[in-house]
Amino acid sequence: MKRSSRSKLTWLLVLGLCGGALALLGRTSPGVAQNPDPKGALLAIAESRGLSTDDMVSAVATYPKPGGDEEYLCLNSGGQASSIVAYTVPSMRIVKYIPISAPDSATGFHYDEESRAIAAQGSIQGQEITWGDTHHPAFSETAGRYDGDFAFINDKANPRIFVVDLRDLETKQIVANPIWRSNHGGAFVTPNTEYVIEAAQYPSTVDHKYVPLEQGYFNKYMRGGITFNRFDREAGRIDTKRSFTILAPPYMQDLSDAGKGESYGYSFTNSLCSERYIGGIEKGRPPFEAGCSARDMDYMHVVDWKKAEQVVAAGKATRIRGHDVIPIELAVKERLLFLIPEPKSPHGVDVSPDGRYIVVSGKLDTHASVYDMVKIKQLIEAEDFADHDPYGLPILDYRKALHGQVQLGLGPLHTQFDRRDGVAYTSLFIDSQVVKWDYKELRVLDKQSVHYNIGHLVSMQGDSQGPRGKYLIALNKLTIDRFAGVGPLHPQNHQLISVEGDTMRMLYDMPLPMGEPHYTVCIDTATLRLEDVYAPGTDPSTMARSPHAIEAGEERIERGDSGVLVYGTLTRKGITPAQVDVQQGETVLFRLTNLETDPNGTVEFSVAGLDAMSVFPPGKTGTVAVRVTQPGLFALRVEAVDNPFPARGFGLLSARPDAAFDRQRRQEVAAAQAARKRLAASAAATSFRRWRSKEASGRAESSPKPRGGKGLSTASTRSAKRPGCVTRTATVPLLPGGNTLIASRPATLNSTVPFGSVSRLVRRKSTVSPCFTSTWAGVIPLRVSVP
Ligand code: RUQ
Repeated sequence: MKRSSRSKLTWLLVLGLCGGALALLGRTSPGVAQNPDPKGALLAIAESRGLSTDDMVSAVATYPKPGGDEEYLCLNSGGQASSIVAYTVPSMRIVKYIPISAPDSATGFHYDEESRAIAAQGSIQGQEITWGDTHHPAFSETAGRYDGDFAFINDKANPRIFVVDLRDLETKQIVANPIWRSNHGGAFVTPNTEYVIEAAQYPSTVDHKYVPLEQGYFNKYMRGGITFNRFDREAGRIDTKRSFTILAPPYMQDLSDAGKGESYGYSFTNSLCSERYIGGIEKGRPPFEAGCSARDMDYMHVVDWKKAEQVVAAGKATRIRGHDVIPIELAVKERLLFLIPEPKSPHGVDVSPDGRYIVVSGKLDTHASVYDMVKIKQLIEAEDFADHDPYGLPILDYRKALHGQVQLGLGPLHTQFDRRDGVAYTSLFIDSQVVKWDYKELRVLDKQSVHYNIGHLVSMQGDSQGPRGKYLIALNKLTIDRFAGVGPLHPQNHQLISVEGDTMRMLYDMPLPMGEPHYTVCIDTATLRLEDVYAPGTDPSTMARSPHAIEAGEERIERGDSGVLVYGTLTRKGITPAQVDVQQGETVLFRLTNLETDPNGTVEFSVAGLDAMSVFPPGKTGTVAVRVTQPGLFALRVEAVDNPFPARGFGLLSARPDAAFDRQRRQEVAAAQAARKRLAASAAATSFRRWRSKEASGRAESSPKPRGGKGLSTASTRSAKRPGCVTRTATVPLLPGGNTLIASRPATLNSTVPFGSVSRLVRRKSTVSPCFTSTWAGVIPLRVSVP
């Protein structure tokens, strides 16, 4: 249908649809009330607001119908907010924030003992991590299709994988990678969720030992690779004992995708620095961005994970920290890892729904390269290798593995698929466009401009074997002039696009005020089996009945050596028992069950002033630990969402004073305050401040300016006043796609990073001075992430 006649038709539809609503509106809105003709009123509003027919159609296409008829639920990575944001399509309304790593008092995550235990799984070698940078969510699959059971997401900054249960949309498990220092190529699932794939980005020593940052050591000891986290569907958890890692050369393995259909049993991972460049700008060498783009080609890694599984089962892997690791030599010998050249510094690698085609693109090449799995398997079978890399890994012939290339535009990044055979959508970061193209026939079909600088994109179920197409969301990184100003930290812009017709059509702009949201996956809401309330006495961390659950009438207070145990019940009216008497200094464990059974019965329980709280949806049993540090009377607050008289819902905790405890506590508090004061006034702090101002004036004279957003200048000094403290200063031009500054010092590192160049999200020209102590020796990636 031609666009003009279609819009006429839809225009009539708009009028029809809105007539009823406006008849109602006409009675209440003063502006519209003067107009007895609702259709005329609609036109008048459109005219006064300067809206076109197209705008009106888009508004109606996304209008949230009362009662709800949302087609898809999307899970979006919250970036540095370390959360998942759930929103619905087509209305683009945010419906939930799911805490993943950072404490969240809105849900009680990190506040009750059960969720604290989950959070504690995320510690890395004893180091507690209270945040994350979530990148790629994924749904569990059965036979390549979303099954509505689980979701996964990776933390790129601290290499971890999170498991979310789709019955209640809450985090259930955190798995810290035993080998890597970072990850990027996760979370991607195999077609039956056998494994959750997690590729390292920055190489590290496998044993985590320190080696000097020199090329020889780097080539010999640094490794990248891919971890296959085994998912136990019965348990609903990753089984770390059955997970394994395949080591790969330090080429900076990047995004990944699991094979399916034709490529089932294989997985694919890009790499972006086969130069193995280790930096050294302080010594006059090129910046990472240039050093990692010296060669024309990097390598796509093709893993035969079915074979890797057998190798591990046969006991041939090496155990490192209780984890099975396949070294490169073993991978070579067993023929389970292959390399295929791909245009330099690629980004996305995406497998077509039938599994036959693998699409690779990256910002340094205007083409997408489409590889053919049938050809790849033939080459592997025939051991037809063009070459071997320095580690002995077989390299397949690029031309022989290729189906073809298509010139898509500037900065192609990620690809999603449509339900129509051969149709794909790719984001163009620099052109700020979505390109619709045919990856079989190798031709461009349509382009749609977006606002602005698109990173990922998602079509409905577009990375599964059951893609729907219909809608596509452009996950844009900048929002210049799209929304009301909110200061230097802008929201990002998720734009909903209709892809049903032959041409794409923009429908909706949604501001997303998060750190740096990355990727989204969308599932048909009909596939989900969400629970409205928990079965009475459920511990959400296990989704089973809690051993501490009680019924009404079973409330009691017990005393033990370690403190006071309160078995209590909550309702929207309050807490039972309503009076708890303890001694100052005691720890009280409140084991609480919310007896409410209707969906509105969520209550928040807290103890005023003692930093103790959690949130109890109906049916939940959970434990809140309270250390009673002060004497007196404390309210046991029970706030119910639908109780207009929350003040009635309280209980009382009375704490008898304990003079000895009180004395000791006062001394501790005074000592802590004094230490803080001393630190602030210390000679070290003073000299550091002096050094800062001297260093700042020195930099103004000597530091070269970043050229055209490309250079990177650093200075390295050793502070005489702070022996052993290495200080590095860097002017970092923020390049799209990320910058990396790798420094190696098992010592205290001060880094002053004045952000200068192109970023709008990080405050321009502002200086940040993170000073941190490295708790481990080795090479630590310093990430500069560009939204
Ligand atoms: S990616 S920088 Cu998903 Cu394009 Cu992480």
